[in-house]
Amino acid sequence: MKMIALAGNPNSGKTTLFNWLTGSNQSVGNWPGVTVEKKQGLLRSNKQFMIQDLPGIYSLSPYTAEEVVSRKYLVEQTPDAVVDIVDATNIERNLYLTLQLMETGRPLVVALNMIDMLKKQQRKVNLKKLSYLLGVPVVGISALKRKNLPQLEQAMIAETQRKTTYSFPKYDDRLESALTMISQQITGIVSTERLRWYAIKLFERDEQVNQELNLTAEKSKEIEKIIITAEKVFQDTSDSIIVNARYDLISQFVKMSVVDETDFVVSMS
Ligand code: BGO
Repeated sequence: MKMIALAGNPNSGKTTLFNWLTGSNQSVGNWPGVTVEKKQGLLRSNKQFMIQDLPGIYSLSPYTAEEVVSRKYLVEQTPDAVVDIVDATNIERNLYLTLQLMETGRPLVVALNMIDMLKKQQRKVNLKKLSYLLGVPVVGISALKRKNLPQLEQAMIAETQRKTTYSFPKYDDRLESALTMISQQITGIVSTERLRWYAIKLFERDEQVNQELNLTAEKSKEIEKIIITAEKVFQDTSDSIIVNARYDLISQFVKMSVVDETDFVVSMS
């Protein structure tokens, strides 16, 4: 049985999509140790796939129970593919989670939902370009209007068969060199596909990852030196360096792939 996880911001249309994908084949419980709802169900059109709904989240930081459940599942249970439901009417904010999902190293498909709403917003998204920029498949869908859902199913099934890992979107060169140095410190300690996730989390001084990896004092000291140097270079704290790097990249991607038609309306008044 292959596992496909559904992730996305609250209100991105995750429940609507989950219900369509699984029909009545659903079971509902709680994630272990927390009162966060856990829903899963067999894919209606192909029962060899289990769809695991993850709680609606904005980030994979370790602050809320929903975020902790989601990141633990993504990193420890390693689903065969992840479908990231992105609200096309709120693309900048939603892509913040997309970049973090990519960092976990799992095969990913972006389901750009609510494309029926884009016309009203007078916006157009160039799906091919967005997919090229992110380096992952992007399928434009409307979960509510049942548009392109079979295409999404095909794309997510194809991702479960992916053999190669992604090249991650690259941040600022100075940040990338700090992440490379941290990766070198943990090579052999974590698997290759998760090097980027752990390097970023260590750079953010993520307490949970620090505890989990239980690095030697010497390695922790080396990593802290790398972080402090980066903080001096950027004149900023490490966690906000990462936040800004993600938003800078998103803003470039959106500029290159989203056309706001209201920009071309000439006022006659
Ligand atoms: C209400 N297009 C449009 N236009 N709307 C969509 C789409 C889409 O493709 N997909 C989902 N929605 P959830 P989470 C609602 O409930 O699946 C709508 O949190 C309302 N409810 O119908 O619940 C969907 O699981 C009253 O809208 O998302 C839902 O991720 C007035 O997006 C909302 C208007 O979907 C969230 C909408 C009482």
